[in-house]
Amino acid sequence: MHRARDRDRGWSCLPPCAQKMTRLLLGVTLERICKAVLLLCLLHFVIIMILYFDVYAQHLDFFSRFNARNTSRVHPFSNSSRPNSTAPSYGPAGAEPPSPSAKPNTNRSVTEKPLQPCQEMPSGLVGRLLIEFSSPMSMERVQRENPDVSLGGKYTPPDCLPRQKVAILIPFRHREHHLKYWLHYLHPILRRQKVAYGIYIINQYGEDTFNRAKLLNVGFLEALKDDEEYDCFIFSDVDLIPMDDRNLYRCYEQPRHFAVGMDKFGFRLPYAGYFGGVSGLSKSQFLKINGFPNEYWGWGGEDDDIFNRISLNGMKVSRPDIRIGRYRMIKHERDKHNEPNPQRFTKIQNTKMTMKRDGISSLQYRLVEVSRQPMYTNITVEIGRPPPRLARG
Ligand code: UDH
Ligand code: MN
Repeated sequence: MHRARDRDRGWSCLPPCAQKMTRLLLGVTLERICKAVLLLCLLHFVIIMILYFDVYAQHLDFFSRFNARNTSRVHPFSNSSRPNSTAPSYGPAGAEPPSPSAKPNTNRSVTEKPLQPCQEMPSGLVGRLLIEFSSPMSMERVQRENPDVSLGGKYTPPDCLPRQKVAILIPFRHREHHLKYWLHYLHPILRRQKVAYGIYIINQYGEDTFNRAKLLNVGFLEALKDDEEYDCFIFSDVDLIPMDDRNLYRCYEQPRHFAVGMDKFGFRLPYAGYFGGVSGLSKSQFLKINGFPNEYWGWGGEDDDIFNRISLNGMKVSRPDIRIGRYRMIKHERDKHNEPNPQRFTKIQNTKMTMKRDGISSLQYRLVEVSRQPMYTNITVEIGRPPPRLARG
């Protein structure tokens, strides 16, 4: 009776049937949710894979290197083929004028294609890098993974003409553990950046108070003794690793501060005039400020003095974008014989008076040993000790 009425009203189903329909609808909805979740998982997986390949793309460098080796091009900086003709037009915005060293080679046979200047922003860069210090590191591994770095830690791009020749100077004493990580990360980065470079470890001899800036002055002169064609000098702490290879290790129109955002400072500049960690000056910029001060013994102040020298000589510090200038520092305790220098606050007030007499022009040291290691050149040097008043400090 009811059924007949329902049929008349156009109902297709009775209450038990409606329950069935609800369940069916629920089933369909659940199925759709499952599909959506699956799709999301797939998307997540794809993104992870992209990121993974992005970070490890540096390993693919091996292949480009392999290809580069197979092209029989004359090396622009190899000793056997010093450049001797005029350069094509260089001079990208923000870059130093090229040195005479960045000239194409005309000794090349006619069949060889002339090398083009290296790209301003090389195409092999990978951007953000995964930097960690938990996996063990050995010098053998660094050597194995960087077969085309030549004795003394030197390298020149095989496939283009580098615009500058860069000496990288590292103040050093008893930090072998940090050095392995530095070399492990920096050689591949510099290679991707198409830098012609040499790595110099300026090792302070003896156990007297450490003097970072004086060591770097020594590095400047000794690197030039080794190769007078260096026209750019980058000064790097041994424990600082860039987290992005777009932070290009070269010289700019103004003195450069590279270590803008260090992890220990929360990836920010600790103060506007900070010039510590990693910095770079062209040869002429360095000479214009009479190099670095020699009289900052112990930790601190020398980087502020350098900043003052730059400003007092009418130059301005240039920096990479904060998102690109990020660094990781290998965690460490303060070293022995590098206690904070209590004189530093007074000294940085007097840069204007001291910079003309104290600097590269007044540098004195005794060279103990120069040794060419596969991944770097070691320069051990005796730089003296602080005057008695400071030693008591
Ligand atoms: N350096 C050495 N050996 C030394 C002292 C300094 O190689 O005995 C070099 C090294 O390149 C180092 C740089 O000088 O990266 C600067 O010295 P630092 O690393 O000691 O300076 P930083 O500002 O350290 O990083 C401050 C001391 C941190 C103490 C933290 C305690 N929790
Ligand atoms: Mn440090």
